[in-house]
Amino acid sequence: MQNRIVMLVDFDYFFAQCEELRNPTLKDNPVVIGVYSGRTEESGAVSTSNYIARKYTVKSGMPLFLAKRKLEGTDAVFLPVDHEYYEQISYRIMQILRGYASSLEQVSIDEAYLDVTEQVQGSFEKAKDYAQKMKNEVTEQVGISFSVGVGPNKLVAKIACDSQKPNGLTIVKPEEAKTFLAPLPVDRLLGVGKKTSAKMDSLGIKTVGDLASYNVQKLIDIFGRILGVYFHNAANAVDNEPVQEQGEAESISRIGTLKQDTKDLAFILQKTDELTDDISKELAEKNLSFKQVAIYLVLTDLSSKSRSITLEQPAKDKETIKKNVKELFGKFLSETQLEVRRVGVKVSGFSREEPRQKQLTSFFQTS
Ligand code: TTP
Ligand code: CA
Repeated sequence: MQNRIVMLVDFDYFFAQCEELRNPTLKDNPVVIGVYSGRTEESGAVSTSNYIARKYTVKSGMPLFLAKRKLEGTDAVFLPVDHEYYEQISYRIMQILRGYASSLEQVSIDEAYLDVTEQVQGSFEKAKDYAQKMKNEVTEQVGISFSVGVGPNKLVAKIACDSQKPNGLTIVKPEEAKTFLAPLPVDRLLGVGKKTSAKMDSLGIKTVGDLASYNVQKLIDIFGRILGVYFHNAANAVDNEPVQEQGEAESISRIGTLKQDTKDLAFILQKTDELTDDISKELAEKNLSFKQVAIYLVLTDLSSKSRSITLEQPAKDKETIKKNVKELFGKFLSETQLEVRRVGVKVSGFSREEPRQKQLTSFFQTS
């Protein structure tokens, strides 16, 4: 196989950067984007923050009250997540990036892999200028900066990108890849979670380099054939996964008409529970987790409304959908005089559990 050149693009402090884009005066302030749970004005978690706020050790996932405390005495600005707006910006950037690659695989709202082998004729020197040109175009057209990792495969590109943020451009050539990975802790590899890294630690494997030189047969005995071979290959910077366009839907939704117009929450939830069961089957078939839950409704005056909520963590279970749908409807019904005629449920913001079994199997066969 010809040497591949793969890029991973990851937009910098994305939600916060989008907010700076529409209000540039924010740029000099700490900016925190919060997911408000709605229970009290204060409750909720940090979705992300700009790099000024990060200097005060604000982190994604942190409770908002803690972030507030850390930023006390500064002119910090706290804003709620506006997912639709970020989706629009993301879409515009992805469209530009598509023009630079033979294939583009979007992995989240702010990350995509690009296969640019042909565009740069397999040359890592050319890839550097090419990546810079891409960065410049996105800055000019959209006004958003991103970090990019360039490597011989997805695994190396991703870790290269993470190594220098924000506004990074990191190139790791094939001959440098193993040395580049070697000093990193094993849990930087996709698929090495807490349990696996604890197990590896007990075997004396702390770094990717330790894992790379560990006997592969022993790894197979301990982790099974598929994972054992995967860990061995990954640690040695071997990854043949293609950059694959995801021709898939970006959301899954169901809509239904109520038997009668109503303002009764329990009556509405009977219907939305049915819709949710259906959605949840499709999610399970596609092995997807979601980050947003939304409701849609048509009122008796035929106006339509929607409300959505972004979760703090991706989820894949039915109960999370039902709980959030209930909250959203409860809140909505308390704000309107009209009765509801049609209802819908939508989940979006998909991610997949990794490593995928299918991915690992194909990995195993091709390597
Ligand atoms: P990340 O790419 O992890 O983070 P980031 O873009 O904010 O910052 P970085 O410069 O380090 O890349 O996540 C992308 C977006 O996803 C982020 O802007 C907000 C959202 N997000 C959450 O809502 N909750 C989380 O816990 C994380 C990590 C991200
Ligand atoms: Ca990012």
